[in-house]
Amino acid sequence: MERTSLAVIGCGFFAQNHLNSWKDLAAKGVDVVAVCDIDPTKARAAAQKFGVPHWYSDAETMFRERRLDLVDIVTQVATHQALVELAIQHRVAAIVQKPFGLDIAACRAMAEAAHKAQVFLAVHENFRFQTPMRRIIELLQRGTIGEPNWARISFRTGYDIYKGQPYLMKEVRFALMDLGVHVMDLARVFMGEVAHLSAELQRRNPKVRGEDTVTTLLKHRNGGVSIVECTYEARRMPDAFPETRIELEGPRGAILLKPGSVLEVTVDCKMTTENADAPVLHWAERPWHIIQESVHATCAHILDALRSGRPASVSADDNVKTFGLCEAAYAAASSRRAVEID
Ligand code: NAD
Ligand code: 89Y
Repeated sequence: MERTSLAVIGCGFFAQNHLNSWKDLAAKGVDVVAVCDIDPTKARAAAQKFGVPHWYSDAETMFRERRLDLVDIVTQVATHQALVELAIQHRVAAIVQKPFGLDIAACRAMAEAAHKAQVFLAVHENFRFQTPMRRIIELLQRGTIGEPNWARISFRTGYDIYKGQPYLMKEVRFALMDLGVHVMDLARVFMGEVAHLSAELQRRNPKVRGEDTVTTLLKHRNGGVSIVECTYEARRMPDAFPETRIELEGPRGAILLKPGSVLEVTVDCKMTTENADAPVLHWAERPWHIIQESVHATCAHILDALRSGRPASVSADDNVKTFGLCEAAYAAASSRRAVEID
């Protein structure tokens, strides 16, 4: 079996899902040979918990000392560009968590540097790999409702995300970068590329620094329209965190993803209901299981792409397009005008 030597950089809150996923992917030939965190306590703890032979508190040293096929960067966004550049410099294929970079210029620079050096670079954009999203993609590809021409993609919660991710309170660019990248990515996947968009941003919680509520209106190149929105300030029951609600309408019917991952598919006036919930992996727990299973699926997809010598569907180039929609949404909100997407 082909073997892939992998290192994980960043051993904080979300990296635990990556480390569990890569451990499961040992069955597919993944060897996690090193972990790295500038906080040595976290690096050592991760190495112990996941049986990783080497741990580092400095990424440069790790790149020099270990022979790596792939590095998975799971640090906060401010460090992404420097760590991606380091991987490229050492000619090691890399995955970087969302949001790809601090702004579109940084994302483009990383994508271009990877091209120039011919180094594989993917972004860990996992929402399109969630079980219900994979099912929706399958239904659309089969033409079940025809080409969708209207959609609402909505992530609305009041769940206390600040407990696990306290840094989010201080982000100047907050909800669009944290959740907007996910829902915009789903809009592209379901409805195709975007021609123009308008946006409104709100800061409804005075304790956070950036916008916590995003409402956007997208016109797609095929003529379709979508409302793409996300908030951390919805006070509604049921609060289906971390589920995304989807409504898609096409000429033959509609696909609705409802709380509890209930999928309602209407074709030619006949509606069927299916359970599209993700399995709870052996290391996962509700309500995070949907996201946790999508991390595993994203890692598996990127690994396959790397090994087969093709870009991941969530390649750096692809994510530049998703990120570009978020950047356009900031521009649209501040200018109060619709922004053309080039
Ligand atoms: P975190 O702060 O808990 O963990 C980041 C870790 O990186 C910390 O332990 C920190 O010490 C370490 N670190 C920082 N700079 C480093 C460097 N130069 N070298 C090595 N280690 C370094 O943050 P988190 O919540 O785990 O988030 C990490 C990333 O994951 C963010 O980009 C976040 O947006 C993303 N995330 C994605 C999802 C998703 O569903 N895709 C969900 C949550 C978080
Ligand atoms: O940070 C967010 C993300 O990217 O997915 C879920 C999350 O952890 C909290 O909403």
